Amino acid sequence: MFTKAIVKTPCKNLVNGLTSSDLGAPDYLLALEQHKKYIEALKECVLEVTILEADENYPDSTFVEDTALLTSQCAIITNPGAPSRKGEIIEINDVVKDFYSNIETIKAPGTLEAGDVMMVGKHFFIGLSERTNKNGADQLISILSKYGFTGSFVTLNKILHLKSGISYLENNNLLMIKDLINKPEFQKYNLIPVDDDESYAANSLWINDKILVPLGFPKTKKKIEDAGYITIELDVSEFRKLDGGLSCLSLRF
Ligand code: CIR
Repeated sequence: MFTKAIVKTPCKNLVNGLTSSDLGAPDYLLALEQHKKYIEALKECVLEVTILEADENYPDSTFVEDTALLTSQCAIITNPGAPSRKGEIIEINDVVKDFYSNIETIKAPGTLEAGDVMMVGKHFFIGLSERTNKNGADQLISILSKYGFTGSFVTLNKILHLKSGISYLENNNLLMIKDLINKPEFQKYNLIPVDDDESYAANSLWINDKILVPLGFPKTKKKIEDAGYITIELDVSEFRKLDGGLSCLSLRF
């Protein structure tokens, strides 16, 4: 179970965030409204939420998930692969100190964004992507092993981060895009495939036995409910325009 979350208010400069999509620039005011509802949903999942102020220096800084991996034993501050995002870790490092005594860091030439890291019990799957390199993933595995955890790589193509395409819903259930479904490392799980026309919803988020799902993906929502979960639907259209999903908007621990 998680008890806390950290989020960061979107800044006006969000409109200049990194993107590979052709959905247009996000509407800042609508993004703010959607972010507030996201925070309400975290509270509904009984999380105590720390809300960081907006920072105009970092357009993508609302996607706070990428800056740290918060485990039950330690916090790992990442080294984002996107040059414009590297400075985001300074504030996160300071904030995390309030909650953790064991703080580790990923160092250059290693890069890692925690959107590439999926926790499954004591094991962490790490996507090798344009943002996370082998050196960063190796560093993470060696840090994790000091605290009794294990890690393994997942090679990616097409998606920004591992969790853009796959989400662990606990209870052995993996929600995933079809591109990842044949990977041998996932065959021991109960695989819930997401249809190609709803691939964005593969980034759904387990929090304390509820699942946050993005609004507008009814087939995936039904599959998740058929698997026995209560869902909370949230409109995150403005974050989607920057390749961001539900998990990207918080650190949960
Ligand atoms: C970026 O490209 O870095 C942001 N526009 C989106 C980050 C999404 N984060 C995530 O998937 N964990």
